[in-house]
Amino acid sequence: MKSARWVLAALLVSSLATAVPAAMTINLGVVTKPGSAQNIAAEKFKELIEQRSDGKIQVKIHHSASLGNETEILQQIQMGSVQMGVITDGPFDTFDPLVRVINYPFLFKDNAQADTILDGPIGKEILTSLESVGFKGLAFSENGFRDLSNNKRAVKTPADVVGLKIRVMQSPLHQAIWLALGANPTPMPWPIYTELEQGVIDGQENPLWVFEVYKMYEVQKYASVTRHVYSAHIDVASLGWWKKLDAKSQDMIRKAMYEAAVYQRKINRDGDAKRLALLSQKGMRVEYNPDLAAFRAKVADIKNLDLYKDPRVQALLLKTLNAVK
Ligand code: EAX
Repeated sequence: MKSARWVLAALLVSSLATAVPAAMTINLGVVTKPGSAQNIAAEKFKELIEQRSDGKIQVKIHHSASLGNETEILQQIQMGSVQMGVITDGPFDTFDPLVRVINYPFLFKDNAQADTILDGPIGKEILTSLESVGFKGLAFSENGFRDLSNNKRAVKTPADVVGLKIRVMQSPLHQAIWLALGANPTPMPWPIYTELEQGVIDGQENPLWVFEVYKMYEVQKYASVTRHVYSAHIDVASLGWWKKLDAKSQDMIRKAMYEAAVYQRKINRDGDAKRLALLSQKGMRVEYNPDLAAFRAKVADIKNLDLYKDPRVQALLLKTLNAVK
């Protein structure tokens, strides 16, 4: 009789234990510094999950490239020495070519469309695909639409881009885009401030928050609102680590990360008009209306490149192009 009671008590304790997450510390990597888009998503996630788990789940954010560049952070997440990351989509390109669908030039016409696609079945397919390379895809926060800056001349048409040495992310697709536009693209990991300052490169392309937070106006004279690529962050966990978590913790983490992503996208977008105004206040010469039809025409053949040849990638690209029509 006594032993039966013990069994019952033990069962009760173990069922209670699965109702609350196990105590843990999540190491989360971002390459950028506090105030940046990735950090805003990471900090919101930290706040939500620590509060909802009553402090059982703690998050330690490693920012400012303290874990290395984004490719290096992804490698550590694959290995499981880092559990989570908020990482720009570009560097995922070489891990999983399906991510190239998001960075297809001039794909989304606005933020709402980006959300519809990435929060819907297409985004889900990309997040799921990442499992084949060791990542648990949780959500998409955002970097935003990317604009061009350089130190040589005002850019209104693709002809103005010819010969410019533009730093691009470590992504064959981003390289192909700028090659098609006639520039001289140079892949480099973030950060790139010194290279811009020393004139090793003429220009770079990034969303407006980067121009503000990384003070691009100090080292770049010309800006053009090209919005040539929508850039997401992919908020990921290490798949090996994820699989060992109990269902309750997984659920809490997934929800908190998604809510943090939605929160961060809004903050990012709300600040864009102010950031654009800041550029000219800080002395940049801003081209607000570059000839986007001409830019589009120059990159129209990108979908036929080898980059998109993989049938799985080609199929998802065509499906997405169709969905955004
Ligand atoms: O998030 O490497 C890049 O250009 C990224 O957009 C940068 O890390 C800012």
